[in-house]
Amino acid sequence: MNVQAFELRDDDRRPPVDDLVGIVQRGLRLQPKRLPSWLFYDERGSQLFEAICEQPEYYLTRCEIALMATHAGEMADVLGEEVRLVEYGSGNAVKTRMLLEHLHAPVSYVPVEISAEPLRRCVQEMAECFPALAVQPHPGDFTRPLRLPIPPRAPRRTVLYFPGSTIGNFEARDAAELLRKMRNEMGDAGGILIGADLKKDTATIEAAYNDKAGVTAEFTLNMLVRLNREIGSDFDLASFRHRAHYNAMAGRIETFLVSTRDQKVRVGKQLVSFAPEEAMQVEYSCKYSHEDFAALAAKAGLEVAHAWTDPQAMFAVYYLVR
Ligand code: AVJ
Repeated sequence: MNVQAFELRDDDRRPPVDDLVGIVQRGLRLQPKRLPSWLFYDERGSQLFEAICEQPEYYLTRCEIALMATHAGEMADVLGEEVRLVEYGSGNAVKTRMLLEHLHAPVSYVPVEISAEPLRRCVQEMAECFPALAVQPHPGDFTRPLRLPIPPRAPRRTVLYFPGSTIGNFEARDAAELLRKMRNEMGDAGGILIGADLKKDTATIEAAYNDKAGVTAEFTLNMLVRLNREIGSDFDLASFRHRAHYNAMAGRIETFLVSTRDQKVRVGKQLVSFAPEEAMQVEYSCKYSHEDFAALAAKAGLEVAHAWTDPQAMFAVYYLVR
């Protein structure tokens, strides 16, 4: 099998328990209280996210897959021959497979993923689907500088693939900083193929983050389940509820865990008070117009070379170059 051997180490990014306590305590001292959204993705959280993608209201994944089904061939032509494809996250193998199927003589595929188990699954699946492709997994946090593995032969260009509108989880300044880092990693001849959710009517967007089956609510609350398990906090799950609303002015879904009563929660050695209806912010999911996205790219010294959208303009995939 053409898979570079790698150690199944514990996540680079997952901090030791002490750090995790510190991160949570710091977030709970902010006003409003705030916890980082990467805390969603423990094993259960990753499963729940996959379940979210199958909810009828969550149009993002379906639209992006439909978009790939129509345009992956054209994308592959734009990317050119002998590409090294580096994926930020190894989440949804479906889209990546659609792209790889069309790429012309790709040199290697490098999934960058923080969680060991999803990375392992991704490597196995890609190696099975593309036996001739060099799969070079990179365990770790894609927001940090990457040490890319040496490719089997010199690629013509490095393309960073960042699907799913995960860029939307970053506030404008952090998103520009991440794109700037990606610009360095792709080099002069490289590019970034990136998915972004588009602005549209509030009802459609809000429904996607408030599915009827309650999967998103469970996903949000699972962050507290995880913290209780990993740092021994005592969040009472029955006393917090999920809330996601679209801030049209800011162009983003804002997700909160809302305290349903006056309560105190133990976090490490501290007791943290929550007022009734106090909202703790856990996620932003930014939405873009084409102009918004071009402006974001420009802040990182990049321009939009190509844009693909589905017929209803729900979602976009952009190709960014220097
Ligand atoms: C994985 C970041 C793209 O923001 O839409 C889905 C995560 N959160 N439902 C998104 C998520 C709640 C998702 N991303």
